[in-house]
Amino acid sequence: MPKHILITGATSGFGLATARLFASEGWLVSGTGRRADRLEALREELGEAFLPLPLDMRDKDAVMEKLGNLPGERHDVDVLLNNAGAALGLEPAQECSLDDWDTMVDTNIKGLLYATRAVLPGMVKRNCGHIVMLGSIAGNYPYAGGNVYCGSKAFVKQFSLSLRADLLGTKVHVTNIEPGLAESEFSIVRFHGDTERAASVYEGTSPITPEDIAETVFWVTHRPAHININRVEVMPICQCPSGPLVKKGM
Ligand code: NDP
Ligand code: 8X3
Repeated sequence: MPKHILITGATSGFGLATARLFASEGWLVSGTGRRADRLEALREELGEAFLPLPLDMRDKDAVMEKLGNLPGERHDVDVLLNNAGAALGLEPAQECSLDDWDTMVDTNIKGLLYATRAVLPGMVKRNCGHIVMLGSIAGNYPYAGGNVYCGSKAFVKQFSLSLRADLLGTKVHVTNIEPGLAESEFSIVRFHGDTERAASVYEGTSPITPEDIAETVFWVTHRPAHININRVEVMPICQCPSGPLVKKGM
């Protein structure tokens, strides 16, 4: 029986690249997204291996109903990739749009919780499975304008580690992947469709590619069963962590 990965946010970026990689390795792939046309195009590209699940991760009832009752041989989920998410805006907190804040909390935190809750009971019952989160370096290092996005990814990191504690004594694996600068539609979404501003983020850099992250997902899910990769922080070589900032002359 082929293995099955369920990917939230399979219409673009990391989720799309991971869908392609796992399908090429013989896995069944199911993928969510709001853009149903892109999911249909992926179905045409990958054939029967791919099941499109058009839905908004913020819709609790739809997520619980659809992801908790996947059909036939997809009923059991071997790997859940909790990937759907977004950063919206880069303004200081006092100027941010409250709607953007709501969307980030509802997608990056609550949507991820719903998907996790939909598949976790089955994994625990079968005593196997792997939940992989797309966290971010933003959950480790704050930056100006990151406010709620950074907070949401810090939540993802701590939730992943706490899940490990809840699951101790089972063989269910949990991993938080924490990428840095990576080129996808991420910045186009962050800047509300301003493609020029988005392109300038990557100008003169060699960012992580979606395929790099797909390979990371593949690697963490193909370790020996007695191993759990808790966290993977990945940056391009042109980026590095840095310490606290100092404002002089105050
Ligand atoms: P993209 O914008 O390219 O892809 C985001 C995916 O999430 C899309 O498939 C989108 O689908 C889906 N998505 C967003 N909101 C919803 C929603 N409400 N319901 C369903 N699906 C949704 O970005 P990336 O691939 O770069 O980002 C993937 C994840 O990785 C995110 O969680 C992001 O925070 C994280 N990340 C990104 C980094 C980067 O620099 N690119 C670095 C570190 C982490 P659709 O629009 O069709 O609904
Ligand atoms: C995306 C990486 O540094 O733009 O999560 O927040 S960053």
